[in-house]
Amino acid sequence: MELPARPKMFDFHGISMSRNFTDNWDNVQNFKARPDDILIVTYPKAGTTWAGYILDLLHFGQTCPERQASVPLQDRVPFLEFCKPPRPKGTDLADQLPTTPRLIKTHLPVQLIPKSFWEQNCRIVYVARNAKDDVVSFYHFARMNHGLPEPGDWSTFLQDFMEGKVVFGSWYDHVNSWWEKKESYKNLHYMFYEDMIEDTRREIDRLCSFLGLVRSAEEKERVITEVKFDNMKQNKMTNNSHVQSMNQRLSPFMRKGKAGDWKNHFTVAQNERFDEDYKQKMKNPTLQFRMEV
Ligand code: PPS
Repeated sequence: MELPARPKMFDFHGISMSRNFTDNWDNVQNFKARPDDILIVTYPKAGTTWAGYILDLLHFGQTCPERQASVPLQDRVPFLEFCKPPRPKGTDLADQLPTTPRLIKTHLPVQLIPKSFWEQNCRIVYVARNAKDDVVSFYHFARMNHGLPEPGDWSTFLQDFMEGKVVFGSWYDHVNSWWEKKESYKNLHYMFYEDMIEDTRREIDRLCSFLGLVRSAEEKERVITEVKFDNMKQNKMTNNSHVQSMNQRLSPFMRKGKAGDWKNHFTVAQNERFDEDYKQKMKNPTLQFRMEV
């Protein structure tokens, strides 16, 4: 099967983007959020799919098991800004969602979030992942996904990531500005991929209290089992195996699912350069990432 030509990257309101995330911009900006919508926000590769599935199961695991078995997660948790025919637009999928609440995913930086989410005081779940594992995951994803601009080789991609020249812009700006946002916007739950790896149960408990959900120990246990990496990797509804632009033989979407895999990719010199640059960009002492668990 022939893979589609890769899109180009360009500057969009100061953020590197490609057309499949900007072509539907008027509808994205004018999207009408509802007060009970839940927005899942991440920088790419931080654990969006994992968090989306957890939220979907917590809300609808008991009431709509047939949805879990037959509707791919990307249709249950639409990607708001995504626009690449023949797939339906993310805004249309979100508008057509039959569920309450609606679960919606986005990678947008805080300044580009459609204003109705703020006006409606929607709950927002932000997931952040340490930069080193994020860039490794992003690199492999960009290699296998022809929906993204050409990544070049590893060292080129690493440099581009450090300079924010990858789609959705700078990881550093993304995680920092969302972290600062939680000071003024109280309906924001900021969580870390590494914490989910360390103790999924604890993170699910925290999510339940943020969302005001009461779930039995058995229900939570079922969610914990379903969202284990190996189970999501086997599950055709969560592993993106049907997505045509992805060559999963090159690198699977559910690739490693670990904290610390960056050590298998960074050279000593790359690591030193990265750490030096990181210190300059990550000045807020209250925002700390764990590079391994
Ligand atoms: S995307 O394309 O931005 O929506 O990708 P995203 O879902 O944010 O991130 C994909 C990475 O998350 C890993 N993943 C998981 N890790 C642990 N447990 C579970 N259940 C899980 N589900 C997804 C996935 O494997 C990608 O990380 P890497 O490091 O590439 O394996």
